Amino acid sequence: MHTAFIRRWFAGTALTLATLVASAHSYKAGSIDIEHPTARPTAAGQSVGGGFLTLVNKGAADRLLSATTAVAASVQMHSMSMDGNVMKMRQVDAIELPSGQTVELKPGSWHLMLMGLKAPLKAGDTFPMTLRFEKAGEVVVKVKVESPEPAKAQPQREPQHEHMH
Ligand SMILES: [Cu+2]
Repeated sequence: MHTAFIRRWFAGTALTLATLVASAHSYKAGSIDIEHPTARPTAAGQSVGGGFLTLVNKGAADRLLSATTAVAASVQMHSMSMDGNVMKMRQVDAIELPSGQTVELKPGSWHLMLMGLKAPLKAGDTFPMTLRFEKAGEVVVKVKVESPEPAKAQPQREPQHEHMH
Protein backbone atom coordinates (compact mmCIF):
# COMPACT_ATOMS: atom_id res chain seq x y z
CA MET A 1 0.00 0.00 0.00
CA HIS A 2 3.00 2.27 0.28
CA THR A 3 4.33 1.28 -3.10
CA ALA A 4 3.11 4.34 -4.95
CA PHE A 5 4.51 6.63 -2.29
CA ILE A 6 7.83 4.80 -2.24
CA ARG A 7 8.08 4.79 -5.99
CA ARG A 8 7.45 8.50 -6.06
CA TRP A 9 9.98 9.05 -3.29
CA PHE A 10 12.61 7.08 -5.19
CA ALA A 11 11.83 8.92 -8.39
CA GLY A 12 12.25 12.19 -6.55
CA THR A 13 15.52 11.08 -5.00
CA ALA A 14 16.93 9.92 -8.31
CA LEU A 15 16.01 13.25 -9.85
CA THR A 16 17.66 15.16 -7.00
CA LEU A 17 20.85 13.12 -7.32
CA ALA A 18 20.91 13.59 -11.07
CA THR A 19 20.47 17.32 -10.59
CA LEU A 20 23.29 17.43 -8.04
CA VAL A 21 25.63 15.52 -10.32
CA ALA A 22 24.74 17.75 -13.24
CA SER A 23 25.21 20.98 -11.31
CA ALA A 24 28.46 19.77 -9.71
CA HIS A 25 29.83 19.47 -13.26
CA SER A 26 33.43 18.85 -12.27
CA TYR A 27 36.45 17.07 -13.73
CA LYS A 28 39.82 15.88 -12.53
CA ALA A 29 43.35 16.01 -13.90
CA GLY A 30 45.74 14.35 -11.45
CA SER A 31 45.28 16.22 -8.18
CA ILE A 32 43.58 19.20 -9.84
CA ASP A 33 39.81 19.54 -9.68
CA ILE A 34 38.24 21.49 -12.52
CA GLU A 35 34.87 22.82 -11.48
CA HIS A 36 32.00 24.23 -13.45
CA PRO A 37 33.58 25.14 -16.80
CA THR A 38 31.28 27.64 -18.48
CA ALA A 39 31.26 30.09 -21.35
CA ARG A 40 29.09 33.11 -22.03
CA PRO A 41 26.54 33.10 -24.82
CA THR A 42 27.62 35.27 -27.74
CA ALA A 43 25.70 37.36 -30.25
CA ALA A 44 25.71 36.64 -33.97
CA GLY A 45 28.85 38.09 -35.51
CA GLN A 46 30.68 38.23 -32.19
CA SER A 47 33.96 36.40 -32.71
CA VAL A 48 35.24 36.38 -29.13
CA GLY A 49 33.79 34.70 -26.05
CA GLY A 50 34.76 34.38 -22.39
CA GLY A 51 35.41 31.06 -20.64
CA PHE A 52 35.37 30.51 -16.88
CA LEU A 53 36.12 27.69 -14.46
CA THR A 54 37.53 27.01 -11.02
CA LEU A 55 40.79 25.11 -10.52
CA VAL A 56 41.40 23.50 -7.13
CA ASN A 57 44.95 22.23 -6.82
CA LYS A 58 45.15 19.55 -4.13
CA GLY A 59 48.70 18.52 -5.06
CA ALA A 60 52.04 20.10 -5.88
CA ALA A 61 52.27 23.44 -7.67
CA ASP A 62 51.24 23.19 -11.31
CA ARG A 63 50.41 25.48 -14.20
CA LEU A 64 47.65 25.65 -16.77
CA LEU A 65 49.54 25.83 -20.05
CA SER A 66 46.81 25.90 -22.67
CA ALA A 67 43.21 25.31 -23.61
CA THR A 68 41.93 24.27 -27.00
CA THR A 69 38.49 23.68 -28.43
CA ALA A 70 37.04 22.97 -31.84
CA VAL A 71 34.49 25.82 -31.47
CA ALA A 72 37.18 28.52 -31.59
CA ALA A 73 40.29 29.12 -33.69
CA SER A 74 42.31 29.55 -30.50
CA VAL A 75 41.93 29.99 -26.77
CA GLN A 76 43.97 32.59 -24.95
CA MET A 77 44.56 32.85 -21.22
CA HIS A 78 44.06 36.36 -19.90
CA SER A 79 44.57 38.22 -16.69
CA MET A 80 42.55 41.31 -15.87
CA SER A 81 43.54 44.17 -13.67
CA MET A 82 42.78 47.82 -13.07
CA ASP A 83 45.11 50.37 -14.65
CA GLY A 84 43.92 53.61 -13.08
CA ASN A 85 40.18 53.26 -13.60
CA VAL A 86 40.45 51.23 -16.81
CA MET A 87 40.16 47.43 -16.81
CA LYS A 88 43.05 45.99 -18.77
CA MET A 89 43.35 42.47 -20.11
CA ARG A 90 46.70 40.88 -20.71
CA GLN A 91 47.47 37.59 -22.41
CA VAL A 92 49.56 35.25 -20.27
CA ASP A 93 51.60 32.16 -21.21
CA ALA A 94 50.38 30.14 -18.25
CA ILE A 95 48.18 30.42 -15.16
CA GLU A 96 50.03 29.50 -11.97
CA LEU A 97 48.26 27.00 -9.74
CA PRO A 98 49.99 27.09 -6.36
CA SER A 99 49.86 23.96 -4.21
CA GLY A 100 46.72 23.70 -2.10
CA GLN A 101 45.11 26.79 -3.66
CA THR A 102 41.95 27.51 -5.56
CA VAL A 103 42.26 29.69 -8.64
CA GLU A 104 39.04 31.05 -10.07
CA LEU A 105 38.78 31.99 -13.71
CA LYS A 106 35.94 34.49 -13.55
CA PRO A 107 34.84 37.84 -14.97
CA GLY A 108 37.21 40.60 -13.82
CA SER A 109 40.01 38.14 -13.10
CA TRP A 110 41.79 35.28 -14.86
CA HIS A 111 39.72 33.96 -17.74
CA LEU A 112 39.87 32.11 -21.00
CA MET A 113 39.28 34.00 -24.20
CA LEU A 114 37.80 32.03 -27.06
CA MET A 115 39.15 33.74 -30.17
CA GLY A 116 37.69 33.30 -33.63
CA LEU A 117 34.43 31.57 -32.68
CA LYS A 118 33.14 29.50 -35.58
CA ALA A 119 29.48 29.95 -34.53
CA PRO A 120 27.65 31.87 -31.80
CA LEU A 121 27.61 30.16 -28.39
CA LYS A 122 24.02 29.56 -27.34
CA ALA A 123 22.84 29.26 -23.73
CA GLY A 124 22.24 25.60 -22.91
CA ASP A 125 24.83 24.29 -25.38
CA THR A 126 27.91 22.38 -24.28
CA PHE A 127 31.18 21.87 -26.08
CA PRO A 128 34.37 19.95 -25.26
CA MET A 129 37.57 21.78 -24.37
CA THR A 130 41.01 20.29 -23.72
CA LEU A 131 42.98 21.76 -20.83
CA ARG A 132 46.70 21.07 -20.63
CA PHE A 133 48.53 21.27 -17.32
CA GLU A 134 52.30 21.20 -16.94
CA LYS A 135 52.29 18.25 -14.52
CA ALA A 136 48.72 16.94 -14.44
CA GLY A 137 48.65 16.51 -18.22
CA GLU A 138 45.62 16.87 -20.44
CA VAL A 139 41.94 16.58 -19.63
CA VAL A 140 38.86 17.14 -21.75
CA VAL A 141 36.06 19.01 -19.98
CA LYS A 142 32.57 19.88 -21.14
CA VAL A 143 31.96 23.60 -21.15
CA LYS A 144 28.39 24.73 -20.55
CA VAL A 145 27.18 27.90 -22.21
CA GLU A 146 25.41 29.92 -19.53
CA SER A 147 24.09 33.47 -19.30
CA PRO A 148 25.54 35.56 -16.50
CA GLU A 149 23.31 35.89 -13.46
CA PRO A 150 20.87 38.74 -14.06
CA ALA A 151 22.14 40.77 -11.10
CA LYS A 152 25.65 40.74 -12.53
CA ALA A 153 24.66 41.29 -16.15
CA GLN A 154 26.41 44.22 -17.74
CA PRO A 155 24.86 46.38 -20.41
CA GLN A 156 26.20 45.62 -23.87
CA ARG A 157 29.20 47.75 -24.73
CA GLU A 158 30.55 48.85 -28.07
CA PRO A 159 31.93 45.96 -30.15
CA GLN A 160 35.64 46.56 -29.51
CA HIS A 161 35.02 46.23 -25.79
CA GLU A 162 32.53 43.43 -25.68
CA HIS A 163 35.26 40.85 -25.17
CA MET A 164 36.05 42.56 -21.87
CA HIS A 165 32.97 40.96 -20.32
CU1 LIG B 1 40.03 38.52 -22.05
